[in-house]
Amino acid sequence: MFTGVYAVGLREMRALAEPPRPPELTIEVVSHMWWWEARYPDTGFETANEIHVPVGEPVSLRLWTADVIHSFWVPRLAPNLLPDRVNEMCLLADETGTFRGQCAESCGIQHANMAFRIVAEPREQFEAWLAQQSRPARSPRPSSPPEAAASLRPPPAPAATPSSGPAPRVTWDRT
Ligand SMILES: [Cu+2]
Repeated sequence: MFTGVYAVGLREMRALAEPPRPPELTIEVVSHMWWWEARYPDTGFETANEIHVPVGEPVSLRLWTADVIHSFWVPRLAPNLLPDRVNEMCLLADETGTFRGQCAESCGIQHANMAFRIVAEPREQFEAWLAQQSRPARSPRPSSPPEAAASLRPPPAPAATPSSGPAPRVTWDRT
């Protein structure tokens, strides 16, 4: 289930109703207590707490949570990751750089350490990174999409509403 499609320019930090063109790349982001798993379905590997994207290209992010509610915090856009729900957003990095992000939903004792970064780099560099990541042996996937695992979980906690909540506590900045 999609709760919305957005485009976010990291420099302008605008949420757009529609991406400028259909994303060619999809990245799955799964939140865990207390880390972020990024999967690149086209290549079959995953990373932890680091998401690489090609600069200037819309990238489709599919987000869901493996356990409790987390929030993948993006300026002016904080979709909570609700159990058993997949959120989709389109991310467009309009300049190269490393951008910090953070879970914005208090999710337990290690919540404060649940940071991630997005590395936006030129296409050639991105592809070199992809090739390098694809080389080592892959480990079994620790979780499955909510459709497959829904029956194993307790009912979700009441949903927080991002629009009426407090101002985001963490800002994105270059590191
Ligand atoms: Cu958290």
